[in-house]
Amino acid sequence: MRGKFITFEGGEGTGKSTQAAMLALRLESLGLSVQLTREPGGSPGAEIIRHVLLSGAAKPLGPDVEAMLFTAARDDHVQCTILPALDAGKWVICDRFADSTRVYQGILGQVDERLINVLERVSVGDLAPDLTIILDVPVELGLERIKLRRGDAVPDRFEAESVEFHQKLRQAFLAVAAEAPDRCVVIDASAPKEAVARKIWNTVGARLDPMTFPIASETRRTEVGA
Ligand code: T5A
Repeated sequence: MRGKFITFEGGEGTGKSTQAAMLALRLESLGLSVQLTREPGGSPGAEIIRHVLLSGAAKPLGPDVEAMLFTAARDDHVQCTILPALDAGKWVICDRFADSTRVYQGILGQVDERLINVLERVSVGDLAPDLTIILDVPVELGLERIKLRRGDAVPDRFEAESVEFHQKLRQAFLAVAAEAPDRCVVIDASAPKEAVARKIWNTVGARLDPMTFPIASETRRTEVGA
């Protein structure tokens, strides 16, 4: 049976990586096979492109070219990691996916929507997430978390953008969610990590019912967490 595909989206410091990892552990505790992955990156080729994008080296080329580079990375990631994992019956949990291109390059970068649509079709085809969890926090809180984690290190290409940019980003992700309510669920991620994880688990349970997903017969369900 083909696995399920869950994506995490949202602004900087909303807790996507943290919650993606917590959800992966919870699903594995049920005996399910999980592929935890991220964008940009998630395959050897895409990780090289990630470095180019997040270093800011491609910024002078403009948002159209950045969108193409994110797409090239996504194409490699989909072909080398996501599709093989889904075909093997794994639950794929991906930290950012196509909505990020739509929001960062499309809405914020003002890349023509027709180009965004073509790029998405080329890289993603008919692969749609079964569930997209959009984590939402006030911009100041997200940036504070990132600053705390970064310490003295230099902010990356997108962390370095203005507060106004991050405000628009937040609104754009909420708009994406409003346009696709069957696929997207917005979760307030301002609470402590464990409380956010419980809300996510309830959503995944209600939407995808992992307890009933077939598992290998030798694997027993030994769920952790409350
Ligand atoms: N991008 C990406 C595009 O422009 N277009 C695209 O198509 C794609 C795919 C990726 C960048 O690329 C852009 C978007 C991004 O700017 P990245 O380094 O992968 O860069 O950055 P992000 O995806 O934004 O990930 P971050 O790590 O910055 O944020 P997360 O994943 O939302 O947050 P997380 O989990 O790492 O947590 C941040 C800190 O907060 C703490 C964590 O411990 C950590 O220290 N934290 C909490 N603290 C208190 N309470 C909670 N509930 C907490 N949850 C987490």
